[in-house]
Amino acid sequence: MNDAPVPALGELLKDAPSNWGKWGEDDEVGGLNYLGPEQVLAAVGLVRQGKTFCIQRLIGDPNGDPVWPGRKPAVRTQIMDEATWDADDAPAFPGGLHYADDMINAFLQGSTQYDALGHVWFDGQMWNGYDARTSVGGMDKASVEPIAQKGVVGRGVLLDMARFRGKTYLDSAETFTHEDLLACAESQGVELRKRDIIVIRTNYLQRFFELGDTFYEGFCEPGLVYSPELVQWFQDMEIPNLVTDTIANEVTFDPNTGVALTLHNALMRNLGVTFTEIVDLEALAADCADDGTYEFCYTAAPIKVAQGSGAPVNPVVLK
Ligand code: UVW
Repeated sequence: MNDAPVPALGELLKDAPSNWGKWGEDDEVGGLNYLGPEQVLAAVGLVRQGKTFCIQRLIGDPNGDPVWPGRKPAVRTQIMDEATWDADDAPAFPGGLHYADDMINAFLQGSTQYDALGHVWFDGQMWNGYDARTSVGGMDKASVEPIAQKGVVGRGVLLDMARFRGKTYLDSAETFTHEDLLACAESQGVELRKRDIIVIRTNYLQRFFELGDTFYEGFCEPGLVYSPELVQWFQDMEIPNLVTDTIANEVTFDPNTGVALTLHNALMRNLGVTFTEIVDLEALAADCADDGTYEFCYTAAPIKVAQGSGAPVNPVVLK
C-alpha cells in the first residue's frame, strides 16, 4: 500500500454507477429484481442429474465459527432435554410426552448469511438513498426481510479461484479482478452470462480451522478488489447476487487505497448487488471439478427477521 491518505468512500466513489431509483423509490431488493420468471425457468432447466448441495456452514461448529472480527460465534443453549423430566415439578403432558428445546444467541451475520441491502453505508445514505438514520433501533428500510420474502433463484456459476490459481486456498490479502473471473470461467469451460449469480471459491476459511485464533492476526481476507472497471462490469452484467466462501466477499482492505470493504459500498449500497457470505463450497467444488459442470440452479432464502440487517441462510444448489 502507498503512503497516500486513505480516501473517503464518498470521494472514491463519486463518479461510480448507481441503481438508486431504478426499481422505484421503495425498492429494497435491488439486483434481485433481475431474477424474474425467465431466469427462474432457465435455472431450473439446469437441473439434470438430481444432485443437491446445501452450502451453509454449521452454526455452532465444535471446531469454531469463523466470524467478522468483533462478532462472536453463536452460543446454543439447551433449555429442555430428558433430564428436565427428572425434576419433581417437570411438566406433565397427557400421554407422557417429553421433548427437547434449545435456543441460540447469535449474530445474524455470524454464519452463512444474506446481508440486507441497508447493511452498510457512508455519507448518511444507504441503498436507494434511504437515510442511514432509518437503521437506528432496527432497519426500517432495506432490511433483510424483503430479500427473505422474495427468495433467490437463478443460474449460478462457480468460479473456483483457488483451483484456478493452483492453490489449496488463496493467501491473506490476495486479490483478483473481474478479468480474473473471466479467465477462471474460460479455464473451467463455462460462460458467464448476464444476470448470473456469481459463486466464488477461495477456500480461505480452511485457514481458520488450521490456525485457530491466530487466524485473526493481521486480518485481511482475499477477494475481489475495487476498480471502476470492475464495478462497471457488475453493472453491465446485471449481477444480482455475489456469493463467496469468505467472511466479507472482498479483499478486506483495498491494497491500492487502504479503504475497508469498498465493494460493499460500490456494489451493495450503490448497485443493489446482494451479498451472501461464509458459504461452504467444498463439496460443490469437488463435484464441479469431477463432472466439469460449473453451472447450476442456485436457490436460497434467508430466514425472515423483521428489521434485520442480515439473516442466516442455507442455500441449496441443484445440478
Ligand atoms: C461487514 O460488512 C462489517 O460485515 P459482513 O458483510 O461480512 O457481514
